[in-house]
Amino acid sequence: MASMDWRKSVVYQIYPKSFNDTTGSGEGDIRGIIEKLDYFSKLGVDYLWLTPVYESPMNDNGYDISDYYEVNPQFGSKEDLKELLEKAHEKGIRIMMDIVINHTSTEHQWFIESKKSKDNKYRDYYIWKDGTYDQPPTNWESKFGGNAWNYDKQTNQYYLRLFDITQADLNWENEDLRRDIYDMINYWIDFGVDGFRFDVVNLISKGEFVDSDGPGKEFYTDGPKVHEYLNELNRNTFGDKDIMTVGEMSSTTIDHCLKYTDPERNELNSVFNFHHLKVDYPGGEKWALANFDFLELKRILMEWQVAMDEGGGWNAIFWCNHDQPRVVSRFGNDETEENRVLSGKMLAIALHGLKGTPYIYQGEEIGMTNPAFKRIDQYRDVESLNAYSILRDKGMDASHIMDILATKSRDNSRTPMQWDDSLHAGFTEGEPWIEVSDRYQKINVTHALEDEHSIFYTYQKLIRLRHEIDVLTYGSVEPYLMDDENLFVYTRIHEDESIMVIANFRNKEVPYPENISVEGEILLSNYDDRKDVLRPYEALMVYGQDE
Ligand code: TEU
Repeated sequence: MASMDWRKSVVYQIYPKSFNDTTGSGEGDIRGIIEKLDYFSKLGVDYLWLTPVYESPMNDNGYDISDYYEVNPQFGSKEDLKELLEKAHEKGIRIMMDIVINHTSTEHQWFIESKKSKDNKYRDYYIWKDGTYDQPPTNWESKFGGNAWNYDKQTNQYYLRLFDITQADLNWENEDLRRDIYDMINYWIDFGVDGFRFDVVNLISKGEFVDSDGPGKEFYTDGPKVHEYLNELNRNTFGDKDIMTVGEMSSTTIDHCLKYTDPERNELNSVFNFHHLKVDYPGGEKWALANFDFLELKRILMEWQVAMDEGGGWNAIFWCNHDQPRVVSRFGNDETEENRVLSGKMLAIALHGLKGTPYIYQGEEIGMTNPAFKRIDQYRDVESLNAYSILRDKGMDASHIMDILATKSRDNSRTPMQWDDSLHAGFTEGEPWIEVSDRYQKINVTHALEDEHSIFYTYQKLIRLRHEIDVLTYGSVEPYLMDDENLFVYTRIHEDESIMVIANFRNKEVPYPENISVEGEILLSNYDDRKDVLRPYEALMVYGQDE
């Protein structure tokens, strides 16, 4: 496969359980991804990131792995995965696997052994601490609600679980554990994968086990040995290979992310940070209703763009993933078809002009929206169902909680991919594991491909431009009008090339900024013509070249 600077690549994220079902089981599978390889070629993406497809009891949809070496039969077989790799490579498309090494399922053999006795060889593969029956070792909170320690009466100790009770945190202090992890990753490298997304990998080094004034993040986020472990991981597995890596960094900092992605430090190629996706968390509270803070959104995006650029780091740039609500419903406008398409394209142009590796989450390229579920029984996500019962216990009104879930739940992005307007949007012949959004008759791939003005072709063009125009990859970043309540404006400059992006985030006309000259060739816009004002959600990408 032609070697391309990985920094020019665009990644398409697949949530296999909701992508395409070829067996009628109601859940997507790997053969369903193979079936759609021509679709990815048409879109022009370079990598496919598959969220976990390993053996798992699926309490957290695969992020609770019980066997790293086996493919979960509900998704298919290793032969299917091998065929996906071969056929994707024939089309010049690379495959990234999701690696979850902060924790395993409590059904993983290591944990089953670890639980047996305090002197079991695998005991120290996990984090066990004393506590009393009603007094856990510390007051840390799980990210899925509740205390982060789970009591086990068999050995009268607690194990740490920062996520679900069935996801036990691994003890990276244990060298044998690290060895086993590296062997596993080298197995998948030999299997032929081209990249890795590392799940919450900045949580693997825990600090002191003491009480916190807050949820306890300060004791395990970007911990004391995290860089040492990532460097060791790099040197023992993908370091010297043509493997692209990205780390999911929960609640991290720019300083740490400059270290994670500094090529001299041999840790990772790039990182996800989530600060720009908390601008609708009033007071940092996810489970609350709030409009997004546009100025804060721009401030955070540009702070990370400029700092990572000047510091030689590398960002993953994204609006959506399987943990976030749909961006067109969140930062755009999905109330009418016209505004869904206009704001969907605006958000694509606003993001894909930035510096870093763009990630497109399945359905984002056709402007899929939040499904607006009305009843709790429509939800499946462990985090959302936990939040519902915790908020009810706190006395919050059920209908208010339903309004919050409809904007914040992870299930908003986990409804089946909408391929056409047939039953279940062409996702399955069976009963879908989660309901299809009821807007699938209008919003689907078939319609999008038939309509040359659809959001799909805006993404296709943005991907082609990133491959063709160096300034989009290598250009510096210059923010403008950061206190403007309506417009997101920035330039990119590289040698004699420049790009300017102007995006109107509002559903109203806005005057062109006085001191900004929009000279040059319009590479892309979501309106076919130009007026002397910026229309609702109007966005432009303008190319300039010094004489
Ligand atoms: O997510 C990490 C993470 O922090 C999420 O909890 C996220 O912030 C939250 O869901 C947003 O509300 C990763 C995976 O992406 C997620 O799907 C897993 O549930 C989690 O790790 C545990 O593996």
